[in-house]
Amino acid sequence: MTRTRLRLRRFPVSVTLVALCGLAAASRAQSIGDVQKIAQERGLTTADLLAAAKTYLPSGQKDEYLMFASGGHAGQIFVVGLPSMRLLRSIAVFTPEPWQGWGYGVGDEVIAEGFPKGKANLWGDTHHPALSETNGEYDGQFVFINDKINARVAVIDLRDWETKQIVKNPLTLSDHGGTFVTPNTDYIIEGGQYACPWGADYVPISEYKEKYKGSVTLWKFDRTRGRIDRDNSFAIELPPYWQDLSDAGKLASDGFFFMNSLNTEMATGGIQDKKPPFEAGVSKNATDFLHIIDWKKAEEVYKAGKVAMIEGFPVITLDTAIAEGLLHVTPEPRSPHGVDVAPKGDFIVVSGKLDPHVTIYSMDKIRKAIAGKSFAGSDEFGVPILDFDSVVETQIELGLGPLHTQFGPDGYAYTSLYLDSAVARWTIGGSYGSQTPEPDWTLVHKTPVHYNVGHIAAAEGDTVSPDGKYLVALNKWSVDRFIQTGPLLPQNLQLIDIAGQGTNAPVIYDMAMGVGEPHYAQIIKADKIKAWSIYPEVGWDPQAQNINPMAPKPKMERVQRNEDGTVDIFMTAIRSHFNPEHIYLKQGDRVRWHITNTERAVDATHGFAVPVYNITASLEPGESVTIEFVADTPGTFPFYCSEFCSALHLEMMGYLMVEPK
Ligand code: RUQ
Ligand code: CUA
Repeated sequence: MTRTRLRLRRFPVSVTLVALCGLAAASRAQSIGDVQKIAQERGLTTADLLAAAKTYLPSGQKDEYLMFASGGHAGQIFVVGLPSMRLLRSIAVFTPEPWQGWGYGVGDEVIAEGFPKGKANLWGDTHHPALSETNGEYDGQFVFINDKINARVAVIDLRDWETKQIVKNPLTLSDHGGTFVTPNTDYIIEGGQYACPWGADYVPISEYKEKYKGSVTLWKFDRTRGRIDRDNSFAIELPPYWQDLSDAGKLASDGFFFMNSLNTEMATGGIQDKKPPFEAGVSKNATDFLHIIDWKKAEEVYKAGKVAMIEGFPVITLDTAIAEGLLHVTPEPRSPHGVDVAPKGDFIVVSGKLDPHVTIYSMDKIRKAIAGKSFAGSDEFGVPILDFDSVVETQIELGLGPLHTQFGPDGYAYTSLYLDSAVARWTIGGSYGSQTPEPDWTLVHKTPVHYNVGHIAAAEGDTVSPDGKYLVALNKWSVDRFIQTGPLLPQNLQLIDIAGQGTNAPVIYDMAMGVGEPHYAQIIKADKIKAWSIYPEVGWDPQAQNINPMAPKPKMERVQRNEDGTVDIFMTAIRSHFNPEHIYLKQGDRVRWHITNTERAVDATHGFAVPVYNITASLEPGESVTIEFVADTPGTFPFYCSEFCSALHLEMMGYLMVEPK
């Protein structure tokens, strides 16, 4: 004890010494000559130094933007600061994550809420994050994300960056064209992908055309509760094509959303029987269909009760959708991928990965074609087809494998070119015309990226008012960009400076993403997010986003045996102890372990970890959690705080003793 105190008292002395040395170093003259010397030694060009100056953040300075990137089959969201490209946080969503204490005693019910067909599923495949919007602008309140593998949607509250809800789509097991939100976040839209029989029930693939279904689900969002409101959500049946990426209309196209599709051939594969494999059958036709859906009309139809209950969920059937005139399609170049609505909502940009052009549709022309019923027939299911020439504005040849488009504030649009490994900058015409020095609808420049870019994300680049400045290329392959990390390589997220015009759009940073495979990302101005630094009050339940009256308080710590045979443990945590420290249980006890972190200091997080019982929690200042388990294994279990919270962190522990029967 004395020795500890001694060491503690001496600590400030060494701190002072370090500070003095630092001062001495700083006072030595530094000049641009030093920079030149290092640049020469390291072989850095002026462009390299400029890139460093644009991205480097001195210690303590903060990023201007936050990028919310999906985590791919890591099942999480990753948050990166721009321009530093530092990974700031992962947010545990579909996959249990021990550091955040997600899914090991806390959050288990949220994850279980989304179990498909009642089976435990402990990962997700996140693709498309969507920040909540007000009037088509990100408002910084929530972020949503889809899980492609099991067709689920998650809600994350951006006050505490915790997942609050996971909903399982009752109709299908496959989604992709989501999540995206309507301009005021009335609905979170989840488009399906691989056609499935309703409820993914067993149906042989020979009955594909009759029994397999396409669909899109409109999840009603209740902003006050911060939850999806299942009781006011509905779906629309679509033909059994594979619906792909989607985007919501805004301003000129408000009230509509747009969904690509592939496999309008309705190919069913069968390589094992020498039938054409999916990869051939799915791209046989020269065109697929862009779905144009009037969701405001769909909402009226749903509210009028013109729905069928399928798997206990209200569905506007394909026949009703056609009869009510809320669904139209128009041809688009084969096997398209991205569809993106321009900031004013007047143009819809589609990229077909097998076509070197982007195809641009005019909302004005679409509205006229719908009103004038200028149909070029209908598809096999009776969906009216808008004549391509009557709705298309123009096509621009950009290069090989165009996938996704983002926008700048200045009449520039950006499209990723997967096969070219480049990001194309081109000019939009119409009402955007003459905002750039170049003529309208022209390819201006291609920035090479490394390699095989999928999505791109520009600062506020899919809102009604993009910021320009930065664009991130989310490259699928990194090949030779980083030190070999075994045969599994990180992805390469490249920051591109798009503040300049014309051919001035250089790559200024390479960020290795070695924890997952992000697909889409959205970039928001950092000051729009009003994140809590500590929970508002001691005893806060993050699931209720309110104080829990049952939360343990100081002086009320105890172990309570109830008449029904259950045990409640009321525990507090503060630097550097738990109270109580001795817990006696009997084998078979059903336990509710309530813990409150009573700290009010920023970053004073405590962990709570119990061996054998697979329990780990993260208790942020003010937070209270309840962990339920059955004490089925007798023994002596030293539990401890797993977060290095203080000098006496090692001593922050206790013993759980479970007496055998
Ligand atoms: S995908 S790389 Cu969004 Cu899922 Cu296009
Ligand atoms: Cu609390 Cu370590």
